[in-house]
Amino acid sequence: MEIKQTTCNFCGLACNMTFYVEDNKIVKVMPTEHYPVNKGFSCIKGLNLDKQNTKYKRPSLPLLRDKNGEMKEIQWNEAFKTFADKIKESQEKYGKESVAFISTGQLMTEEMALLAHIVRDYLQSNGDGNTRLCMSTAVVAHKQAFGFDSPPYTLNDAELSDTIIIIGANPVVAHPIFWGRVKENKTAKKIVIDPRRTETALNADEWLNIKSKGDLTLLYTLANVLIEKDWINKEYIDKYTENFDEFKKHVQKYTLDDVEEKTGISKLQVLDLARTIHEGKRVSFWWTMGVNQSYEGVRTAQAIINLALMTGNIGRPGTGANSLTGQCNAMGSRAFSNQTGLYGGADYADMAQRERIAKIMGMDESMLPKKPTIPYNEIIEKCISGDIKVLWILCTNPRHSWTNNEQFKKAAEAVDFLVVQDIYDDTDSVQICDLLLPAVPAIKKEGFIINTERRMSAVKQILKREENELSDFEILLGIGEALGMGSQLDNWRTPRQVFEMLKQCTEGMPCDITGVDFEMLESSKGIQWPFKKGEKLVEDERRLFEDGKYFTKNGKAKFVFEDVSKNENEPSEEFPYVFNSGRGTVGQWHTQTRTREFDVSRAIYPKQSYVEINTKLAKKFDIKSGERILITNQYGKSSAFNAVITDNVKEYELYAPIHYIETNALTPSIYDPYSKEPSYKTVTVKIEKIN
Ligand SMILES: Nc1nc2c(c(=O)[nH]1)N[C@H]1C(S)=C(S)[C@@H](COP(=O)(O)OP(=O)(O)OC[C@H]3O[C@@H](n4cnc5c(=O)[nH]c(N)nc54)[C@H](O)[C@@H]3O)O[C@H]1N2
Ligand SMILES: Nc1nc2c(c(=O)[nH]1)N[C@H]1C(S)=C(S)[C@@H](COP(=O)(O)OP(=O)(O)OC[C@H]3O[C@@H](n4cnc5c(=O)[nH]c(N)nc54)[C@H](O)[C@@H]3O)O[C@H]1N2
Ligand code: SF4
Ligand SMILES: [Mo]
Repeated sequence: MEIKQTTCNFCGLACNMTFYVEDNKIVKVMPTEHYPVNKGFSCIKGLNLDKQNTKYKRPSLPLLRDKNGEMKEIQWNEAFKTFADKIKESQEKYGKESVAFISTGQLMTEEMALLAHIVRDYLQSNGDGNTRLCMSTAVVAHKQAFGFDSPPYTLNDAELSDTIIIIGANPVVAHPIFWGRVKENKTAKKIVIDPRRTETALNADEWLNIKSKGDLTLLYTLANVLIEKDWINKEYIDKYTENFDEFKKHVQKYTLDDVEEKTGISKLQVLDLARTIHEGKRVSFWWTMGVNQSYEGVRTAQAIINLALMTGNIGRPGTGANSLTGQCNAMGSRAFSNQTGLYGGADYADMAQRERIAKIMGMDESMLPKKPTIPYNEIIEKCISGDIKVLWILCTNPRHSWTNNEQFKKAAEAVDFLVVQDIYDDTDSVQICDLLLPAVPAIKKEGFIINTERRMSAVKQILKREENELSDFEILLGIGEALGMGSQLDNWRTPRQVFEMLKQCTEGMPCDITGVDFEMLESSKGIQWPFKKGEKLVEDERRLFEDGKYFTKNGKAKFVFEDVSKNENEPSEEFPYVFNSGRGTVGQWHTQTRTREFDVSRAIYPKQSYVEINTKLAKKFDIKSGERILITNQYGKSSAFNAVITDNVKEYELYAPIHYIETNALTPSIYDPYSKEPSYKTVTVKIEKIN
């Protein structure tokens, strides 16, 4: 029997799992005992990691839509040639930028890098990731405040805190192993800020029932109170930050007088929270999508960072302004996908870096992209307007997950050629594509991924690939070759070769990993970046900024702020309710293509789309549990759901899990102006009972 340690490729914690394999069959899966993230525990998804392509198979060979609209099996070489010809033809006829991709935070880092080499470098075009739907807000917030996209914490900080403040996050459902570690910390006060009484709020010491999108006002008011009471760390502010005086002036207008009206949180609660922060010795703030997915997400994330900076709660054990990542390799995509920065995170405009990286890649500097990609929403808009003709979707399911998702359908219909690369042949996006490139799931391939606390770990091939089964990496190589990249693929032949190259690209960058050999990531405790050449690994869990030095030019963290902006989705007479959405249960993953394979979780979640509605509101409309509700948003889009009656949502709010395609029929085409992340969490609606 072989024993192999690998990384769970569901959520951003990236727990490690140990597989026992006999004759190419998995006989046992166990959470890895010694791994610092999950320490011998895992959630139901990790335990079912072997259930990929078991009940729902994928064809080994590609499927191409024929003239009659039927999907027909073709050989791999034919698929590569067909796709490459379409790309070349489109670029010749309509220009370089008529081809684009949308990828993911769930591929291996080496695959993300190769994809970007093909499209961003060689084809000189655009491609964005679904990390735009998820982490881009935190990325921009980090870059502007810290000088680099650098989550400062280690997960151990949750255990070392005496005050844990969770904002717009529901880790009991979304990051269960992290929540397990929070719970291990028996003495810390745990406070949750969420418009719903979530599973996490139910288990915390305190729940602040905030109005949807009241966060920025609340956080600025809190800052103002802390300043007025002199509950700030002046020494830290003076030594390690800049722009505080301007910030202090800015928050003066956020007073306790109207805080309750604007945020739903009373004066007294705000004062209490300020006191709790002041009295805490080790305060940590944790946030996810309730903050990121907003029309003012970047400023909200920065308002959290500002609180940590002004109270000196960063760079010490148990502290931090800590953004949790969503997908297993969101961090890999942020640093190595060549979408918004060069490999390793350097700026496109920095000539010295361009030359350094081009040399490592063995190519001419002029081949590197000159500017960040156009963002996801523009890619979709340009498909609809006819500017993009060939769209390539990898490891994501936008027909379901994109905001206002019928726009994706429109985009798919508008383009000449839609290619989807997935491990299933029946996802909502695959059903409307022209070419399906079937890839093997992660248990049949290898690479590395980077988790929420910057920890790199190895994904190991657990099962052998059968005839005609290709990994994403091999598919990418096939396409690159069919495009005629030739010697431009010489440095990209194997994931290991790519790892070595990416590693060199990070030299001198904040995410410097020149000291990491791939072997150090295998059957190990993983390694957090940075880890420079010559460094010795003394501790398994390391945080950033312990010396108070940030990655900005002058080494200081920056207070960034702006006035609260107008919410286009304030309840009105005609659309009096707010429609919120997010994760449903631990056993459901996004668009459910993978988790539908788990018998255990399938048995416990509802099959049909449902919405949580408050008892009083249900009564008002004479809606009983299980009855159908038609929800219509202020943009005229409608969707039907089964009613789940609960007091965990406010009287004027509704909550729908994202795991059903109906939910994103209602979400708005509104984005944060800096991160371009969709404002998924808030749209005003009206409801009616379906009789
Ligand atoms: N089981 C499971 N786990 C997952 C995933 C999954 O699909 N299933 N997906 C993974 C991914 S990619 C991600 S990004 C993470 C997401 O992890 P989370 O962000 O924790 O999950 P969500 O349920 O999307 O949203 C969190 C909370 O934000 C709240 N919220 C909405 N609007 C506001 C607001 O205005 N203010 C505040 N303060 N809160 C608000 C919602 O009510 C919700 O409870 O989960 C990861 N883990
Ligand atoms: N309303 C609302 N919508 C949301 C959100 C929300 O909170 N509210 N959250 C957003 C967020 S944070 C996220 S991250 C997105 C997630 O949205 P998606 O990325 O669309 O969701 P997934 O179901 O994870 O899609 C991954 C796809 O890749 C396939 N796949 C799995 N493994 C592999 C592989 O190894 N190779 C290949 N080629 N394919 C593979 C799966 O079968 C699946 O079709 O949803 C976003 N949508
Ligand atoms: S908590 Fe996340 S990484 Fe850990 S087993 Fe569950 S899904 Fe996988
Ligand atoms: Mo996400």
